[in-house]
Amino acid sequence: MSFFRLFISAIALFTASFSHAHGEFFIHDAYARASAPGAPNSAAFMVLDNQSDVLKRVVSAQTPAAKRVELHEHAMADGMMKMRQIPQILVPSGEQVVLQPGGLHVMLFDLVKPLKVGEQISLTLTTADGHSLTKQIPVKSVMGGMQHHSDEGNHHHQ
Ligand SMILES: [Cu+2]
Repeated sequence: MSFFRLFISAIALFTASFSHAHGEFFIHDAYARASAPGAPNSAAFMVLDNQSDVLKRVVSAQTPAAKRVELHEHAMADGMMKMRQIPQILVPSGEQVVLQPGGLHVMLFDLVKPLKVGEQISLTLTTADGHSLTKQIPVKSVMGGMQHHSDEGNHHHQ
């Protein structure tokens, strides 16, 4: 093996271990909201933690618990807080983004069955680089402002 080939191999090895060691993207404290009686929709919340060296873009989410899943945010529209679909959630390198009631959330449409406190559902997030992250997340009761969110979810939705 020539010196040049050795050199290239060394670079390749270095690159592989480098990206492996810094490729971490985590989901913390994830949970889904228990669905109100008769409500067809719910939402999931979590902390996205990007410990990698690159910007992560969450572009989609899936769960077997709901027929349709969208990424949502709450924003002022016509003087009212409304939620709407967004194409992606950006998580800059070294930062955490919090998905919480009244803010960013993973919207669960057409629940396969009601979400009950104490159950777990599987949630998968997919990033723009093609990686997927699947977690079992608990179903929790979310009080207060969430009733509003739940009402909203029952209405027409873009
Ligand atoms: Cu929503």
